[in-house]
Amino acid sequence: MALERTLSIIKPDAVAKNAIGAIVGRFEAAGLKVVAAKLKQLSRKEAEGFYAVHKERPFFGALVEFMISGPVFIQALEGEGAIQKNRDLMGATDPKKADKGTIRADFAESIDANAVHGSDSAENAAIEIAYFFATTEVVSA
Ligand code: RTP
Ligand code: MG
Repeated sequence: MALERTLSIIKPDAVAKNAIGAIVGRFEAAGLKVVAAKLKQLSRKEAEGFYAVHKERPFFGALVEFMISGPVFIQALEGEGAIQKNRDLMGATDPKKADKGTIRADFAESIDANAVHGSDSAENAAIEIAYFFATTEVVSA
């Protein structure tokens, strides 16, 4: 498996419940390394730009409102197969369908307030990391 980087966002619902540490702990326990991180209040423009691929979907407005409802914790994670590993740790988009023990099963309330975002491909991971971090802000040990 290749060494990869992926973008993770701990969404406003999970930040509001003081779950940043618990969720980062799961990434670290699974062998993913935090190589960039920041807490940020997204502007409407930033949230719309980030989720631009979904702009024609019926849930786009609600998704943007939710993503700007409070601060988010944004990280670049690095590790072997990091993109799929993060998606596996997150669980299904709808927490009701997420496997037991996944982040969404344990921390998410609904398909809208679903605790975390994770890049879904290598191409999107590169785009999403560059969307939030300058190259000098991503550090490999
Ligand atoms: P994410 O991008 O946030 O990591 O989530 P995902 O890949 O599992 O899901 P995606 O299809 O990319 O959708 C992005 C976010 O939009 C919200 N959503 N709502 N009401 C709905 O049917 C619906 N579908 C998606 C979710 O909050 C999802 O995380
Ligand atoms: Mg997605």
